[in-house]
Amino acid sequence: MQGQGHGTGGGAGYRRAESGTPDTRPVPTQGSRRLAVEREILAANNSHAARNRERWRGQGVFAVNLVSSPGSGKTTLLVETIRRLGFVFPVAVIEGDQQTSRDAERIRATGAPAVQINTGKGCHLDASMVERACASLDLAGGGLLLVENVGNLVCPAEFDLGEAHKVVILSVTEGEDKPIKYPNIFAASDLMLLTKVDLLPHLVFDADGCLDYARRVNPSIEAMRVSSTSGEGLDRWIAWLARGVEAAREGARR
Ligand SMILES: Nc1nc2c(ncn2[C@@H]2O[C@H](COP(=O)(O)OP(=O)(O)OP(=O)(O)O)[C@@H](O)[C@H]2O)c(=O)[nH]1
Ligand SMILES: [Mg+2]
Repeated sequence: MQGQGHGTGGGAGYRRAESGTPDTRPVPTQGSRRLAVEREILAANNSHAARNRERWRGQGVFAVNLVSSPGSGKTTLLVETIRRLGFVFPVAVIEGDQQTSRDAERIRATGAPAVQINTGKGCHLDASMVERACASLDLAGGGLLLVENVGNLVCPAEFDLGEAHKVVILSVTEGEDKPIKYPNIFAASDLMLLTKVDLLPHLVFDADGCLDYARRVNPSIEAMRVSSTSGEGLDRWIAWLARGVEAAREGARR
């Protein structure tokens, strides 16, 4: 599946002087037009997201949107999660990447259905892409929908997909200061998974400091330390998912 992404996080338009030297003064008319376009894009996305949320509420689907920088361990975590869950309830996955179907193939190898969305030049998934991908998944019986967003710590923060929660994934090789350098995505997430904690003995990484930074931008963020390699913390993460599925199914029965 091919989609067109929209980065809305860029700055105002800039003039280029005839000498070739960049003139960094913003061009006000371009800037305000760009802001209007961004607002339209986000409003259209929000209405798609509301439709997704309503449909999943009726179906009893617990949808989670995993956001992170590239390579933080999202797909590895999903593979280990699905293996440990053992299909006690239906699980489906939507994979977002600019190119290739590698991640969807890794998920399908577990036996779970997966749809790959390729965003091309786009830097995030949006709610309409997810809505289209859901047409190829059987979610009518409820269960767990795991959405792996495009690896990017900026743009996915702005795009609601209709999920119950954004979960931000930060691996210990990325540096503990990421929550204060990219605050929007930590502010938009309800849970932070600190991944690859098996590597901590080999790194200079202040895990408590990282959590302090995350709480500085989002005082109510929950946090878990996990390792897909050693299995540390996976039981707690899986219990969190199972509680979400139970609540979603209960909500649909009402
Ligand atoms: N040591 C260690 N390595 C891990 C762990 N989880 C993932 N990795 C490694 O991290 C690398 C990236 O893992 P992926 O699961 O592909 O990461 P991703 O976030 O899905 O990457 P993108 O989809 O490209 O953004 C791979 O080499 C994994 O083997 C972990 O818990 N511990
Ligand atoms: Mg991946």
